[in-house]
Amino acid sequence: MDEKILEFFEKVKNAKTIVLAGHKNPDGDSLCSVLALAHLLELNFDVETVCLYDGNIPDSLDNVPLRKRIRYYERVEIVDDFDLAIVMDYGNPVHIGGPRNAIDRAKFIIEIDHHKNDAPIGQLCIDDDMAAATAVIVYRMIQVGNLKMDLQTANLLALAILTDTGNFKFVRDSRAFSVMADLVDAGINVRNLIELMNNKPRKAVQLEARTAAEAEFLFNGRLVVATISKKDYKHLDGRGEIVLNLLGQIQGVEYIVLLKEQKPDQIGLSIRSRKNPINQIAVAMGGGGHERAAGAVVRDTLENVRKRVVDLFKKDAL
Ligand SMILES: [Mn+2]
Repeated sequence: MDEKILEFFEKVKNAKTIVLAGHKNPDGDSLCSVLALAHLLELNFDVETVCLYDGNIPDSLDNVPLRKRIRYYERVEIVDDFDLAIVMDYGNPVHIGGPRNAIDRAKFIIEIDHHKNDAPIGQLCIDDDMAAATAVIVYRMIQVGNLKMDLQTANLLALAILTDTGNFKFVRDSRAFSVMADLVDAGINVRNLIELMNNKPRKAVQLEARTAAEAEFLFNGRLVVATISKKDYKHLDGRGEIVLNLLGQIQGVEYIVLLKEQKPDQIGLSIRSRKNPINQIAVAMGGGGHERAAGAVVRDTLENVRKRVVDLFKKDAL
């Protein structure tokens, strides 16, 4: 990977303008890795960067450093094609959304990702699916390039790691810890960063609490199913991770399902398991994901999706 990073620096040295983007509806890693790398490049090289996003940025990420530097793709008029495009944390080209056009028009495309990707679009790919977050790869770039890193960058990288690992629950190897140790030495304050993300509208938190309180328990409490209706969906901040976490704390619960009515007849489905794999259920519903955290977007009614998922659990796991 280090050789590819050196190649990356060669490309940056020959570029004047760089566009960066992550995946649509950015999460902490996608948003903060993009901002951190853009800032690092401007700090260390003679380049101008533009950061683009599509979809919504969760309220919990409103106060991350340099948040204002990322712009909604439709509000940026691109006159000259960029010398370099950097696409990060995207996993699959369909997840890029609106910024794809600016990326495709760039003279050279580089990707930096920790997802398994069947259709990479980069002409240079700095990919590592053992990294717990894209930010872990960005930190390696700082080390290889001996780059200057300021406190804002350190804070952004730490936020990316904290969010993508669920505060270190989902690490894949030890690097996330050693990077975090270096960031602490560089001056970050973990408690303040976690506090900074406590920034949700009252309605969002109340919705999460109510959704958990009204969830339905099946199969002797081994499966819990929570639903968010269309009229409440607009108040949901992020993907509903808090509801899933809360329900997963209950004694005897093994599987957690969250159904989100995004539009009439379009249901966002999130499934979590505390032990056994459940991604086959997400696949059967037309989606996918990790062994114990998976999901899908299903075109059907809330009631039908609920029934189909419960039936799959009945057949498969319970
Ligand atoms: Mn990520």
